[in-house]
Amino acid sequence: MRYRTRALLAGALLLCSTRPALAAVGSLGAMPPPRRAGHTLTFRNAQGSVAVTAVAPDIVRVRFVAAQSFGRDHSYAIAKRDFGDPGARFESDAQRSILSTSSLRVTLRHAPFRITFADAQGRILDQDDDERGMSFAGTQVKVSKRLRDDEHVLGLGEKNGRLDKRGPHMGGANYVMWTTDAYDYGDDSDPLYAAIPFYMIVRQGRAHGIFLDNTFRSFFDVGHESERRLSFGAEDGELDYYFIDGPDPKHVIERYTELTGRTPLPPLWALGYHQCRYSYYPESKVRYIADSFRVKRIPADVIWLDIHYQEGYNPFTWDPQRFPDPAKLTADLRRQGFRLVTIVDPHPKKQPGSVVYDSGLAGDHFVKNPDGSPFVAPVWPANAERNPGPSVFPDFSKPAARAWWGGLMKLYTDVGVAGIWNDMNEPAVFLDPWHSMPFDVRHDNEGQPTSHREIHNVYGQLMTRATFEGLLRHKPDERPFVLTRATFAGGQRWAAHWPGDNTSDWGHLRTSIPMLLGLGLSGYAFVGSDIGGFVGSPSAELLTRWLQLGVFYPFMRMHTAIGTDDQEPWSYGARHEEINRRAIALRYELLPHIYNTMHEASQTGLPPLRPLVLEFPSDERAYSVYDQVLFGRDLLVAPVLREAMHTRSVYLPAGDWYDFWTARRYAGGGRVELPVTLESLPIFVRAGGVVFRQPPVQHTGEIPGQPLDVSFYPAAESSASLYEDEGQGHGYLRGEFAQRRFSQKRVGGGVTIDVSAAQGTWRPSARRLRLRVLTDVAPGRVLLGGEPLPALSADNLARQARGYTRSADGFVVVELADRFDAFQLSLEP
Ligand code: MIG
Repeated sequence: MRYRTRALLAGALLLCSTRPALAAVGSLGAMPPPRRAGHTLTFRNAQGSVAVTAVAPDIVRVRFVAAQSFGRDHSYAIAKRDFGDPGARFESDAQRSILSTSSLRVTLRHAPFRITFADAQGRILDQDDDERGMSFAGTQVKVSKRLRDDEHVLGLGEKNGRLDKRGPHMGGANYVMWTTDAYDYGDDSDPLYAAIPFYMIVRQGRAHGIFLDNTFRSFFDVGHESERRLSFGAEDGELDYYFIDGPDPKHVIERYTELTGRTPLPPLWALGYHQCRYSYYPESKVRYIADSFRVKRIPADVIWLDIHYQEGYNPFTWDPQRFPDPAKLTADLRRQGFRLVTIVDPHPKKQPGSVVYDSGLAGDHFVKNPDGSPFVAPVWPANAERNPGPSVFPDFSKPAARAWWGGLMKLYTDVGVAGIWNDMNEPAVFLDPWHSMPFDVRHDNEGQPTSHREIHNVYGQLMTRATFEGLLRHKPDERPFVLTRATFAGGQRWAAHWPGDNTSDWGHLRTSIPMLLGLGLSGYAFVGSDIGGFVGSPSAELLTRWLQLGVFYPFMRMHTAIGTDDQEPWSYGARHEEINRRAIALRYELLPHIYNTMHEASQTGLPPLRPLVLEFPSDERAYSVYDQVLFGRDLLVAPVLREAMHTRSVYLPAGDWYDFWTARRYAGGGRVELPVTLESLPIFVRAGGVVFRQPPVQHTGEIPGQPLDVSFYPAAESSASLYEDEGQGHGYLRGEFAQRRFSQKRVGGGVTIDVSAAQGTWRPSARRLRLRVLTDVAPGRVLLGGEPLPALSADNLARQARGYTRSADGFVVVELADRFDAFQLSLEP
């Protein structure tokens, strides 16, 4: 593929383009004792300066420059700077300085200068490599740290390969952070679209994290150059990193996302099923797709428009033949329960007379050449079907340009577009060898102009920020929805992310899992790969398997490239249509659970899609298991990821697990072999798990009034909280939600279920609450609020005001009007 060869060539050239080491090369030698100001120790010698700051008891920041003073203290990633008094103590003698807090003891050896992070008891967590420590070469800055054999390296955002970033057989790997349009990427392509310079180390269950806050091209050498070293650094700028203490991986993610921000609670519709292709047009085709979902009773909430809705692929335009009346289209779709999302790329056409170009030029909002003229370049190949010709590019690193761009979003919100898809924002530019902007173009950089080398990695992230802020301005009562291809650390605050142009093959189905897990471990919770694969056409079986996995992608969207076969859930014959319908219906059944888990992500940063090791960090076997996932704390999902399988081997961590479909119990601590068919989607519930469901609906607008189903799986004691709200708007920030706790206790054959009164002021429309309690044997008596309930047949349960039944698979089922006050249900032996 020509395009691919070009991209690879560009990548190769970029790799050699690190600036030659004109200036000194060296590692930081001896330091005189530091000066202290506030919670910071500053060291300075002829080679450079180091500042070590206690940000919080469990967060320490290190800054290093090969200069006598630091530059502007500025970040595009950090969301929170003030963590209050870190409670730090400092001691210094001639040899070393020590910074200690309630959880950390940081030793700064003066000669040669080396840093060691230990816990409060002095157990070493992280340590500069003795020979190298911090170093510089020309403009490059770097630190080398000791890497121990039993350390697992997780995170690094969107990366290919295994869950543990040490690479195959601990052979090491080198990763680059440089946002890249990686069309048709392969197993070993690096870098890809997102740049998230964050990793976590877990050793014997004990975790800490490191975040490198530098937007230049950066690198992470994980045991590659030497198996005993992990080195990271950047081509230019400061070595500015944060050490974030655990003790467990969850705590690291919580603190990292407190520092860089969290995914806000999305609108409920955005957690439904999305249907996309490159491209649905004209309007009649879009209506046909919408009608087909409803006629075929396949649930869906969103239809997407790719670049063919525009006039010559020019953002902010509508092709008048293909889409004569967008406002009418969105209104009609809304009546069918659909929302419309449109693509908006960062490259308006250079077109004097157009509002976008003229106002951008007048406001000085475009990226510039070194001579101050606007930078102009092509984004599509000259032979594109409707090539818009040369484009200009907003400078999203300029606050006024972000506001201007946000203002333009009104052109979309005014016609009823519900969300915006930001593509090509690496940025992708059809100029060789960069396949992006030349390094010397100029960006405002929030008032301190700089070259593209410093802004490249945040260009997409800042675009999503401008888009998000604009949507919020025009529709202040709605939760913005933005999807982005390129992003940087902190971008989780503004957009969901998908890993670009994957391929319709089984390998890509499988690798989507560790890739999305890595993003989740790096603070990016709202993610999903193109279901079915973008490049090429999947077999019927592959598409079905991908949809089954996709039920648990936090963002569930089917998408495919231009010129591929039809790729809708019904495009593969009746049998597949039925199985695909069931997969999507399961997504809707589980929406109360999924929404709850996304809410947890917005509060804690913990991703919905989790590797086993996030819940079981001390289970060494779990580090090599990434063909199955946890969804939240309680669901373990092991989709079938290979062709023509009759069995699926599943690793169950220690403890009991229950088959979601049959309620059969399995003992964990090893593998089980399950027989599977095309219909199978193996799911297990953790012992003590609480699962929230509703009947499947055709779209999220049909949810009000549906009964809520709460299933309790056995454990001596467990509880879960359920968060619900209107599913849209910002009232929830003012207390308009309903949140309550569902707890169980089991003693001597009896079960007590306690449901707390709901906090918050919002209540759904009248509905039933169905409690389902899995038990080994039928109870002697069932009491609701102390009153015995009559035993009923399943049929009668829905018709009677009071009663219980026991299902064939072992659940005691009780139904009542959902009143949101506290009550108790007890099952007596
Ligand atoms: O390949 O807008 O990754 O999802 O369909 C050209 C057209 C640009 C790349 C995106 C893909 C999208 C396509 N775009």
